[in-house]
Amino acid sequence: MKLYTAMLSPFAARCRMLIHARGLAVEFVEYPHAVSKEELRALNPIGKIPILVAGDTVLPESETICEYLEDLGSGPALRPADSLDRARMRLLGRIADLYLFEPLSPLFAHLSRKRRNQEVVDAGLARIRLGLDMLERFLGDQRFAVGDALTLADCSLVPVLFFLVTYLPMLGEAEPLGRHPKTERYWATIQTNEYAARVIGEMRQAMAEKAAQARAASAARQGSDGATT
Ligand SMILES: N[C@@H](CCC(=O)N[C@@H](CS)C(=O)NCC(=O)O)C(=O)O
Repeated sequence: MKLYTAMLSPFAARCRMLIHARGLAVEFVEYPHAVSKEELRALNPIGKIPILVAGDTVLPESETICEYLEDLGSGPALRPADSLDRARMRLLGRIADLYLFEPLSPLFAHLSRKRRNQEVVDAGLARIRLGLDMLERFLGDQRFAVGDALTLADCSLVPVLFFLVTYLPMLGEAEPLGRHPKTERYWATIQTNEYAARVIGEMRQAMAEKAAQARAASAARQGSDGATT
């Protein structure tokens, strides 16, 4: 099996965390280094990461991919046995996607103060706070998001919380989880889990590489401006 992935995509990170935790033999094909947008679109008309290719089957959508990999049944299960716990696990995945990452994604265009529309940022931050209220309400109070073992809910939440604690301070929210003590405790604890730590490390490294590329591009632009003026 192959997973088309991008190291800085929280949706791809969700799948990688499950793959690491279950010890599955999946080859990672990294966008944009090893695959083009056109090739992704040929696999899936929307062209979004992640995509799993298993034999002749092409599966987009991180949640669908994770459920399929779980159904294959190899390695330790990441779905709780109890049906209510499973429902809570899926609910936390929906909260991560719809009420946390969805309002965060338009704010990336406003990270730079020069291009920031403060009204858009304030409205987005208010929506994220509501999403965090919802997470605080439904998150478990043990080490993991649901019950006392790693589940798909942790795979969904870890990348998204990493994005919130990394990017919200750049938008003026100094302590993004500060009003949500259960979530704050969860975040502090889950980072010590080896699979969470691994995807956090992958995302951090990708972020550092992207920042270095941006600095190099900016230096090159300044150099060429200097040369022409
Ligand atoms: N609902 C999708 C979302 C996937 C998604 O938005 N992926 C982003 C990366 S974070 C992407 O590929 N964006 C590229 C694009 O939109 O062209 C999932 O859960 O897999």
